[in-house]
Amino acid sequence: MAGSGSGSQSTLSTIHYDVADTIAVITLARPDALNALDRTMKDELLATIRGAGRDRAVRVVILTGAGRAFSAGQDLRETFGGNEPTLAEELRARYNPLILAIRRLGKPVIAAVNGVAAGAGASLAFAADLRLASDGATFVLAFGRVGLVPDSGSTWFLPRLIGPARAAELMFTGDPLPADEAARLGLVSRVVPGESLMDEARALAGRLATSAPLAMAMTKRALARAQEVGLEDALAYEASLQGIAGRSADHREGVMAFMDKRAPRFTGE
Ligand code: T3D
Repeated sequence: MAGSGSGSQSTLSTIHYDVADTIAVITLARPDALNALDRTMKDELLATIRGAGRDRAVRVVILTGAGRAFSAGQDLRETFGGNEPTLAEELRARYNPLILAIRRLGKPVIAAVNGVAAGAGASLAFAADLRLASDGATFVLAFGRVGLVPDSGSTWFLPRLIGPARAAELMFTGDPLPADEAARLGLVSRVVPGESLMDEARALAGRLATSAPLAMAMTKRALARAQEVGLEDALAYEASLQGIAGRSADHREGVMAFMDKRAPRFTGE
């Protein structure tokens, strides 16, 4: 389970969790159903993300899927209403906390999108800080195809990531967005051959893992806040965070390392 420190692995029924060299890899693991999100997976994923947040041995999180898909979104075989939660209750109880957990995780999250990311599966990728895609990946805003409204934050994230007109087109049509077009729109940082996706994701995560953890966590908060406030508030928030960063041991270490012409050794203090 998450929280077990570096060099550890664990397997829940739908999630694999693997920590090595300060990088946690969370793998959605229902490959026969294209990693469709059932209630167990949503609960296990939330617990795992929160565990990675608490684990001081983890500096960067990679989220990916087992098999040929990232995630096909909500498991369409699950039932809603009656004795089960309604769709709205499911969003409030499971999906929304999941999206907020990714956004509030004080560590960078990289989505390594290894195949199709549909519906809420696409929303999970949008909630990550960075996205790398395999050349076979596609994003499908599949909600409308099954008579639903885009949810799990996709109406908030996608217009901000690629602009409102393209977001509306993808949501209205449900047309797949291939990886190369996603890269052109800035939705994914890079497209790489499928077989090298995880190596590339780990290499990127490794670079982020050498950065100052506290500064990175606060950078994530500042970027999120800047999406929601005007310039004056953003400037004020930057100043308050810089006050904290400026008092950190990592700032002192960064300046000393610069003077000594050596690589810094950040501790997150
Ligand atoms: O509370 C709430 O509001 C609920 C939240 C809802 C948010 C949502 O996510 S709504 C959108 C739900 N997702 C979809 O509508 C996508 C459905 N899947 C597809 O459109 C296609 O499967 C894909 C485009 C993702 C991939 O197509 P393809 O041709 O590569 O694969 P396939 O043959 O369709 O699927 C392979 C298997 O996965 C198949 O099972 P089988 O026949 O081999 O036993 C298929 O049924 C299964 N599968 C795919 N998607 C889902 C799924 N099983 C359950 N739920 C799925 N979403």
